[in-house]
Amino acid sequence: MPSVSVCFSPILFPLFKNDDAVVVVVDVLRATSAIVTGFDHGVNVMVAVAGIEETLSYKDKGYLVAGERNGEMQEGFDFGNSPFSYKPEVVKGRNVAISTTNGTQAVVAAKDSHKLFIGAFLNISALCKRILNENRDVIVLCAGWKNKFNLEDTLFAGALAEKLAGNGYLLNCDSALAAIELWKNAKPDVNAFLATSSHRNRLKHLDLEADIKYCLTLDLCKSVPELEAGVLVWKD
Ligand code: 3SL
Repeated sequence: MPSVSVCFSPILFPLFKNDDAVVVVVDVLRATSAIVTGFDHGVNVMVAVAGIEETLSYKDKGYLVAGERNGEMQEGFDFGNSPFSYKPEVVKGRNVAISTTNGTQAVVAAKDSHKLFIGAFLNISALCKRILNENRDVIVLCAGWKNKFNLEDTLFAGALAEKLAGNGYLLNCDSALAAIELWKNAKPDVNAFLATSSHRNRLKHLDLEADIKYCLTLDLCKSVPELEAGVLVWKD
């Protein structure tokens, strides 16, 4: 049977090297939640970019340009990193270049993986189904915060690992076991569990409570974006 591992930070990712594995990149607050929402609302393709200047260069190619640094939209961008910016009337049929503090950096770090999926609480059931079709080892790559551990991505990793274990996946990685234990404690009220967590509070101070609530919702979306030839697509 395939196994599921959890990598708590992009800086640890080289330690998890497995050329045949499916990698799930997660940045619950908010990059991967925004990406999933974008595809559900009709985005054509998305490019996850590391740097601001490179992101802005996509404007000349007709892309919308989105993202943030430290939670705040950057000059010249069309919008920031709120999933609510990805309104169908804005993004339907459009290509989007996105650059964020952590989420897109994690996508770039894992871009050479056999397969890379974008995960969020918003698409967790659709993602799980898609992973089961692959029947391969899974590495959940938590974007964290500037290479540090964060709680919300770990909870997502635990939720996904629990679902996969329920389908026979092996849990031979202590970080997956730890993530599942945290998830078991958090799942009755994830928002309350995260009350004192660092990024939740960072976003709260930016008056982004509605974003937090939305990003912690299970299964609102059905898209499972994946990386193909360097570009995120959703193969419906
Ligand atoms: O770090 C990231 O990639 C972002 O998701 C951070 S924020 O929630 O937009 O501030």
